Amino acid sequence: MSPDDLHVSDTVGTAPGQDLERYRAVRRRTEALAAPLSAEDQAAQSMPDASPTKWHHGHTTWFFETFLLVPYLAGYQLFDARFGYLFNSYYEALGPRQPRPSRGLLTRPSCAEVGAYRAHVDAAMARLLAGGATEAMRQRLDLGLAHEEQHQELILMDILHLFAQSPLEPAYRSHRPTGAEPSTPVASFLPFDGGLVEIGAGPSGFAFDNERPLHKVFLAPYRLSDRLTTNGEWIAFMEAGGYGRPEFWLSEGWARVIAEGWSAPLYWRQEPVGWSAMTLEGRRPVDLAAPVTHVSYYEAAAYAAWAGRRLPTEAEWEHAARSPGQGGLAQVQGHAWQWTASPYCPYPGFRPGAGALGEYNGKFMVNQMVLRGGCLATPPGHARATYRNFFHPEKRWAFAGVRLADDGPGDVASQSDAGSETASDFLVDVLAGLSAPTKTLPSKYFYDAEGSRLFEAICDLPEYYLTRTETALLREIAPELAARLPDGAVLVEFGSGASAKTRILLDAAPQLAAYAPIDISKSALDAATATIRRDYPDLQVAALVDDFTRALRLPASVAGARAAGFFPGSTLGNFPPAEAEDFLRRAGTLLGEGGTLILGVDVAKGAEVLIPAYDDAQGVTAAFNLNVLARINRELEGTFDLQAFRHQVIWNAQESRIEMHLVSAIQQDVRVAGRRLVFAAGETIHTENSYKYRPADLAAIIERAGWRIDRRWESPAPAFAIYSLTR
Ligand code: AVI
Repeated sequence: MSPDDLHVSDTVGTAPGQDLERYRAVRRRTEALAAPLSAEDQAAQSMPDASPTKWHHGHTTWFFETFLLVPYLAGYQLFDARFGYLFNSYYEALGPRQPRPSRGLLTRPSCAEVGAYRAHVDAAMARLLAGGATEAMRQRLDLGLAHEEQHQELILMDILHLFAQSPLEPAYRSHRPTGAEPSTPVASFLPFDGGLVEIGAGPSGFAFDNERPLHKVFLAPYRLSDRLTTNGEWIAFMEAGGYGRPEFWLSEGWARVIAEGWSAPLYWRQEPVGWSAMTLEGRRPVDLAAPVTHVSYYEAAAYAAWAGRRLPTEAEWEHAARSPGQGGLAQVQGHAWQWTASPYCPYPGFRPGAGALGEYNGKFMVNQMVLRGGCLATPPGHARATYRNFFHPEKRWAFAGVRLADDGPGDVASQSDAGSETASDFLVDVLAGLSAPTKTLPSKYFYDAEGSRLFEAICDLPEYYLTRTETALLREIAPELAARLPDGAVLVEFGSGASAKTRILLDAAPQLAAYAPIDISKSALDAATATIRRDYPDLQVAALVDDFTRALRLPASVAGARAAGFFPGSTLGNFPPAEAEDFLRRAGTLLGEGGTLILGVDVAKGAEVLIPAYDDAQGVTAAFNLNVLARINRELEGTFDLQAFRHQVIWNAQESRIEMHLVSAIQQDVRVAGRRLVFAAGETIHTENSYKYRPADLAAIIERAGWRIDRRWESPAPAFAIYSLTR
């Protein structure tokens, strides 16, 4: 029988027979968990935190003996008076005890003797419960049963740790019980309003003392990932150099990384291809879609920092889990405990109980972090939404994983002020931009899959001269450019899109060792890197999905290599001059002293050429512009009527820029993520600037950013310029 066939919570009752049956069900489950283990397995202790199975058996039995039989069963005879010393865990009020790190030295009593101890206590408990339980007794019974269930989970945690030390890497069981909820390929962040909410267990029903009292907490709007972080996502963190980049780590966490050489979750091992992990089923290939487990709080926090998110507080987690339908969250229980950003502290009004049982939880309320949920080793029905698990932040042997959180739309101002850059900023930026007196949207949000496709179509338009002229010029000067690229260098392309122009450089410069395209659009990047890899088999391709306008960094696998930059397409023109200068300065820092940057920039010219380039006869640019509204509808629960907005192009001669706008044809209300936005008839959303630089203006920016113009080439009209910059 599988231990999980015993659903203890199904048997809750108050009659004497029901109490006994509940007791027996829990005790049987503990026996069933130990059944696959040999006597040797049950006696060994793999580390001070873990205990032998035999000790768990003795200790849970001692708990009933000490807290129920001794005080309540008249004439009860201790099985062995020495066992109090062996099996007292941490109760100071009950006297001295076997030191925790030395529990594995207890070769006596044998497993059989501990079994006899269990039988003795079980028989006495049957006598006690036959007489009916008082309220006080029932409270202790409930606690004893929940306590034994906690040890059932510990048995599995500790056995896995023990078996992971064995060169034979034994399997505790042949297969994992079914019932795991699959992970969706992409996590989405579900919004919760927060407000003044109630947290904690009410006065009725069983809960541990640390779950009480029920109290009020104020929560700002927040969002939670609808599922847990997967192993595949964790590998992306590792491949991004996550375990080697102190900027993501808490100081104490980073010290652990260094001291203990962490480079992957506990139990993971790099194989010739991919990763394996030690599991209760033995060593298995890491399942990329499964939730990551066996990570410490420090790792969880570092991962969240890398992902541009944060960990939820325990109140956020509980509020979401208690929302109708668990707020749409999947994998709430039964997969991995979820680290929260909350220290394990008493709730307001918490008072530890009197006597030894008051030591159960309260005295551990320092220096530990709360975990919520429940894991694959948690007995079914044991955990609940108010349940507070806790571990020290460096511990990794629990089945602990990650559910990411983020601030909700209510924090627009503070988020944009802080300049944080995460995928969730789409919502933040949209609400901030459309709530401002002059409505704007950042042009970087044009490039979802459909926007990237439309932009490629723009590049082929007869009116859009930029791509054509730049490509022709690149072809012409390719040998001269190639001569400026160092041997063995990595070519870093900012905003690579389809990487079409890159091929001209790659063909002319076979000395390049690697190509590192950086783009905000994963779909465009995936498609481009696949064909580049196919067509340039000797070239290392290290792609990075990122917003290069803010996070200017190299993919981990080419970090440290000599790099040359490539920034074609006049994308620099989409930045205001001050940001263009800032970008060039940061690109200089990234590429280093002596670095080279090949830059393509459009040149100021007459409106008769510029306007049609952005307002083409086929309406492709109009569709590209309007797609940002469609994207808001798709991704942010927007209600834009695309027919009610018109594409508009303006040549702003004073600023030397083309402006794209979306003009509201009528007075209208639009909703985005539940927010109401009002548009007057004729009001515009300013969606893009495209600066057309006069050579002297750009030269000044380049110089201020710390670069020198090595050479400037200009195409025949309509003019487009390519620069080779050096430092
Ligand atoms: C990507 N960027 C340089 C283009 C430009 O010309 O500003 C984007 C674009 N917008 C409308 N058409 C093309």
